[in-house]
Amino acid sequence: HDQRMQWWRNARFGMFIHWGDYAVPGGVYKGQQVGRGGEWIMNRAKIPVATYQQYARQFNPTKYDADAWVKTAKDAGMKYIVITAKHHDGFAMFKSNASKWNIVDATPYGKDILKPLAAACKKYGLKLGFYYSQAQDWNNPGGAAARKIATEGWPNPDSARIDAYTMEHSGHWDPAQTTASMSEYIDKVAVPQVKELLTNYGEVAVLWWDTPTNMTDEYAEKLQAVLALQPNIITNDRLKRPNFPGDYKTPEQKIPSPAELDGRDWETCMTMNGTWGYKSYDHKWKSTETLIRNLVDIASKNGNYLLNVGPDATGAFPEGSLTALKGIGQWMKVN
Ligand code: JFZ
Repeated sequence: HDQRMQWWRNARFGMFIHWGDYAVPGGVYKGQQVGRGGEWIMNRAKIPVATYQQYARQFNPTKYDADAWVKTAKDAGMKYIVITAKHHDGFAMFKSNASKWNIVDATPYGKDILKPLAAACKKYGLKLGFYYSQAQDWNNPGGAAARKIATEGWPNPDSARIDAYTMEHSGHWDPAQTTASMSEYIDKVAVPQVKELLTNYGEVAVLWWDTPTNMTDEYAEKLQAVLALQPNIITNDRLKRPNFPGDYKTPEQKIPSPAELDGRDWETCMTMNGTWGYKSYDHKWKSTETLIRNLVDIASKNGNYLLNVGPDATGAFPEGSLTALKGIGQWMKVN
């Protein structure tokens, strides 16, 4: 464990990237702004599966430049990148044989975005990790759905009907979501996709699990077993709770007080504005000074800072993120 954790303990600063099909609506559905994280839009607005999948037809990130992304991270002093290989909307940002709901098969772009990112990380000497939503998956049948009501964050005209249905169907709002069991989803989608991720991209430094909705020990063990494909990989603590502590804790959006530190390794992930996934109208950027203070505070307590960027649907980093990252890089040079 100590040996696998060594690079991570020295890293202190990494880039989180939340990028997926949700960048197309960018936080807007039926002309209305949907509350909370842009990556949750399908769930918050209870968008039907077939409607949501139409966004992929407009997902054509021709400005995507993995080399520039990694260089931007490196220039800001970041030592690793964790990207959403698949978020809760189930959209694989890589070529997958386990589901057609992936960037190669479902978009006009037609290219795997992880391949060039892995190459660029290798070139610039940054470690690469994959975020994989192992439990929640709102498009691949059988995936879990957190039971959030439709009205939360969005005045959905169909909310009364949808909420009743959702409460009765463990969080789902579209019958298409329940045409397989979770056990089938784990065996036919999650396990094969994690195998693909740990086989096709060279060294994978981190597997970043998230929101273990309805996870069982059995599902968790099946996924955990796949990690053997990457002997040096480390994982966070969100595969399943309890019993699967992973290699480090993940307090979210907040820096623990000294009293809250218990000697376990930890990483705080944080947004630069108010969303993980791109929202066209969120311009509430934290100041560069705040971000630098956070980094110093975290590093002084022996934690890591995983700072998020939510690229838009063309493949560009929002201006606010670029400005902050440049500012942090300047500060790094003199300190
Ligand atoms: C999850 C995701 O649902 C979200 O979209 C984003 O990817 C984020 C990084 O992770 O959200 C969480 C997960 C855990 C907590 C809060 C939000 N938590 O432990 O407080």
